[in-house]
Amino acid sequence: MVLEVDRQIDRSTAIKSIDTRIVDCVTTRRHKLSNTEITHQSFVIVEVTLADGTTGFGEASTLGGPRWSEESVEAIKANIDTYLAPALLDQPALNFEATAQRMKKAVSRNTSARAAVEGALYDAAGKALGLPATVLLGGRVRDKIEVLWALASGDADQEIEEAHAKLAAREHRRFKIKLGFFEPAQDMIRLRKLVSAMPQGTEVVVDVNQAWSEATAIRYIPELAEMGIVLIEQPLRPGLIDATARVARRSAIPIMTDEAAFSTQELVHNAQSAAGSVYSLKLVKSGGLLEMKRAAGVAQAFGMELYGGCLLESGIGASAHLAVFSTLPQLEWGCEHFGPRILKQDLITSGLTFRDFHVELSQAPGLGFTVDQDALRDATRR
Ligand code: MUC
Ligand code: MG
Repeated sequence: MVLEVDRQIDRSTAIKSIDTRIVDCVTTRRHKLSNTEITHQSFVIVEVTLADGTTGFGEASTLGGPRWSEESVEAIKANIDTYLAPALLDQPALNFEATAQRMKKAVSRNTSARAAVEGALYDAAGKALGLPATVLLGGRVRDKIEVLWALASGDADQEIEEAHAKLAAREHRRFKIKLGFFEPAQDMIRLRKLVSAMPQGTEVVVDVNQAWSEATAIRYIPELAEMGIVLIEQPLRPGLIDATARVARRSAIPIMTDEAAFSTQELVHNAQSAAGSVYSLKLVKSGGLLEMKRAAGVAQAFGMELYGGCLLESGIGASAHLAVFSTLPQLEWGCEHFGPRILKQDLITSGLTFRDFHVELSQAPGLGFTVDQDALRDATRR
């Protein structure tokens, strides 16, 4: 009897189609990182349809083409269409571990592509069962998450104005400043100006995106400490684990590991080398919701604190991250899912609520959002 019910659920939730499209969304302003700058964000949107007709959406985000990571939207779309979708057709959507294994077998790395498909499966499966995806991921331990805002135009006056507007609207009170686009000395002048224009006690994180050498980090971190910076993200290149560990040992500010740890093995290597004491969780790195949750457990086992990272996702990709973040026993640093608010037009009409410095994920079935079909159509690349 139980078996028959199981089989029926497997049949009705079998994956019938996986469709993809590339979308290009304009940002509200120029966003500068150490090695690129963007005026629009490109995503691959995945739409999964199950045998019972239920649909689900997932998203792969990139930043400046294949720059932040090696995947581009063009490659992600091609690899989902050609390799991942055929590997999953007719498989039960509810067998998340099995579908993750099938995807790993079909492609190596391709973490954004796999995560986008898995996000769509959680959305569809949750809707088919009438359950929020958070329940399928272990259940919620928090209803809202503090969300920081990144200042990255490179123009200190504009950045001060933007920060003040966010504070006044009670949207964000913690900021991340992108460094490394300019020479370090110039960045220090900009940062000092910014920090001194913030209300006393404002928490400021800096993200160097690999731009510094060990020597530069040693030279400038004392200045960052004197300014009261609370966290330094990825100061050195990913391969420089020993050098980063030496920097971390000398630094009065915790170091956060971002690009240096995509896989669990890289995370373990960084953690064992004491190259960082905080880990930024991202689907682009872990390759799926389940794997990101496991990465959180590994980081936690090494005593690292956790930070909910982003890659400027729309509401679709942000919701997939937030579903996992909602279920983590620890999330000391909150999250940075400001992506939906830096797009001129988000891709969802409901699902996420930004209020009182936090973001709240809807508990509607699946990932909880309603796709804005008009916005999706308008942003689709022809
Ligand atoms: C990164 O390196 O953290 C996230 C926020 C932002 O401004 O850049 C991204 C990527
Ligand atoms: Mg980063």
